[in-house]
Amino acid sequence: KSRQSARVSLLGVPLELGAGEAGSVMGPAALRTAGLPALLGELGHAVVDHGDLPHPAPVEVDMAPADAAACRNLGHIAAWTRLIHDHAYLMARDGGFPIFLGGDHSLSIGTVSGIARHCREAGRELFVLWLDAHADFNTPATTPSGNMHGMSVAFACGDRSLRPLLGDRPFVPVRAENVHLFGLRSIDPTEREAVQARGIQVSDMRAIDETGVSVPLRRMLDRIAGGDAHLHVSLDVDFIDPGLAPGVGTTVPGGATYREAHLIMELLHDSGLVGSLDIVELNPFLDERGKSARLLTELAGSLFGRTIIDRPARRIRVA
Ligand code: EXY
Ligand code: MN
Ligand code: MN
Ligand code: MN
Repeated sequence: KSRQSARVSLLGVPLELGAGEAGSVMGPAALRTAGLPALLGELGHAVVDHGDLPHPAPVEVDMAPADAAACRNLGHIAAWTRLIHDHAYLMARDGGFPIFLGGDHSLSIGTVSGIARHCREAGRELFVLWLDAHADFNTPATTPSGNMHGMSVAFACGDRSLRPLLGDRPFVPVRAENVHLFGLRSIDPTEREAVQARGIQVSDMRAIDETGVSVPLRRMLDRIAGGDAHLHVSLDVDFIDPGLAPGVGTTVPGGATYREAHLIMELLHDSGLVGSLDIVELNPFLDERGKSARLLTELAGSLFGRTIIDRPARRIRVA
């Protein structure tokens, strides 16, 4: 599959209301300026850029009052969620490879649920690789900040209190054991309990330090390969070390190195299993001369088949 060309659909999601700090509204523009659409085209893929979603008006959300009060910008995030969900669902159903250019990580509430809905209709098992310093597993009852970008995984795994975000759209949960948090190094105590209780897969930075990224990643890919599966990758800029990618509001020291991040993308490409991608949390206002946007563009290049030198395709072992 490694030399296969894809039909790629790009969608900009200029959302920042789920984050604690302004600036990620400019993320899609910075990724385009860094040349992401052009690079994918040069790699031989057919790229259609759908532009940016328009900012929707806030909606009423039928949520328990105490929960609603704990969520910052709830009405706006619900409106964005429904708009993003509808687009993600249709883009996945259309058969291309959707890439969502963020925007803060609350956008994944919409993308993952839209993709999950398509996967259920297509009879495909959905797996999610969450490349992030954080677990994003807070709920309205546990959030220390009220920032909804810290709740996306809890929503995807079926947290009931967040369900009203989706309005009347059909909700399809992702199985907790199909979600892999990769690069984790900042987790709230209540999140840690919930992540462990639910059986979410975790490769924290300690584990990655011990074995490198390829051992846990190959293990995940081996588990997926063989079935009719769709792997959604959600790449939070803070997964990468802040020295390499300073353009994000939630930096945590000790992130992935330059080569670790590329190797992940190269292995994912070789697996042929990835069907959709979020690139989130880029905050160009905090970036240094575009270096984070440029690195993310390069990483997308590796995911889409850019290689240092041609190599024989390495088969993924089917467990
Ligand atoms: N766990 C903290 C919170 O919920 O406020 C920090 C979350 C940061 C989330 C960033 C997007 O990954
Ligand atoms: Mn499909
Ligand atoms: Mn995140
Ligand atoms: Mn994060």
